[in-house]
Amino acid sequence: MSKPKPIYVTQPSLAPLNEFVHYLEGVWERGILTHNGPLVQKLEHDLSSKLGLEYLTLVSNGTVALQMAIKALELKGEIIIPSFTWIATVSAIKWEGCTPVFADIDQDTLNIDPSKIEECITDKTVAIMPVHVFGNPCDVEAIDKIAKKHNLKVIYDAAHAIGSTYNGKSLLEFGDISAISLHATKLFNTAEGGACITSDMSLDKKIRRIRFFGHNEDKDIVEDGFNGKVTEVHAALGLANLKYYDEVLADRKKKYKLYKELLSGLGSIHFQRLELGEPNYSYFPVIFDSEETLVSIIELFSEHKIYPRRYFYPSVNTYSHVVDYKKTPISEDVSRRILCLPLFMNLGEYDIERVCRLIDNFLIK
Ligand code: T4K
Repeated sequence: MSKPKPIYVTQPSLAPLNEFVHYLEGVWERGILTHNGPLVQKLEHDLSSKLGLEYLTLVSNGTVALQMAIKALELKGEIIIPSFTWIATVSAIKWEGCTPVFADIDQDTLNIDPSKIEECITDKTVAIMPVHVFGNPCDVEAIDKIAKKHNLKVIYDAAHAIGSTYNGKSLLEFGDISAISLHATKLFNTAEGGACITSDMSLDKKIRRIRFFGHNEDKDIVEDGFNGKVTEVHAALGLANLKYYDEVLADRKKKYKLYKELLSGLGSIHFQRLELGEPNYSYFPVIFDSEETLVSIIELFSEHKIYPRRYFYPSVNTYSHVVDYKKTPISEDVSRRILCLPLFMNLGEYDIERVCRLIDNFLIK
């Protein structure tokens, strides 16, 4: 009998190769490889139409999208973020000369707890940068109210959130700017990539100038810009993959529900609470009772060549060589006990059953 193949936390969703090559043929004919070429423009148009967005500017990755958002809003000072996130939320803020200030999360939704935001506000606070963790919508209305009351900008770190909705609208419409990631591990990918989304036309124009060294249409330098451009090759992959976007989204939801159904009987596993809007089901996180259980399960999985990931571990406020430590007990506790199980388009239902059976057998021992 052949040995089972390794199963990773995710694998990129990819269109058939010939459909990607079809777009590449045009690139070869035109000889235009970058600088806001026709495929980049088409992907921006098609993606924003698909999601019902006003202005979407593609950029080279999700980290750069966050940096460009901070730059476009000309922020200087403290930015409040949850400590349960990927390090890019922190590094983008620091690269823009701002200071991250950590707020704790809600232990069920795993998103920033709006009731913990106001206590973090000082006279240096300029913005809030909440994260839609694993695509689960933040309490955007509560956050909006706090931001308005204190005259703060809101940038959503929406790296995981393409395809999530709130009140029937794309979640990416909220805040002054939403920054998404289109990395290979995301449900819609351009290999590397990201985008800034806003409903403010002049802000979008500024983002576009920043993306291209700060040039305006006359090639005059009018902004403190940099190179955040996207190549035609990345856009070609995005256009090929976009055709399968709905299929990938529906597949994630179906598999998420299967996991939930198979694991729900186990009292000692907790799930992220999905209570607002409709998430994109892009990750399947499970929270164990202890870190010891989590580590044993990872060891057991690895004997079966199954490689889940500890997103997010450790809690980013504990990276003491990068940030000033501020205690956020819920994030620190959850990050020690949470594991994202494999979830992607080519994952078979049989594999999900196998993953769940291993957990089941371990926990009832
Ligand atoms: N904000 C938040 C909240 C984020 O989570 C992220 C990124 C960002 C901002 C910044 O966005 P980007 O600048 O990255 O666009 C991954 C991703 O690299 C990262 O994008 C993501 N968040 C983070 C949560 O996860 P790793 O190091 O855990 O994943 P990696 O690259 O080892 O991939 C995981 C598995 O996926 C591999 O074991 C195999 C499979 N894989 C991966 C790649 C890259 C493939 O099969 N093919 C591939 O090409 O970070």
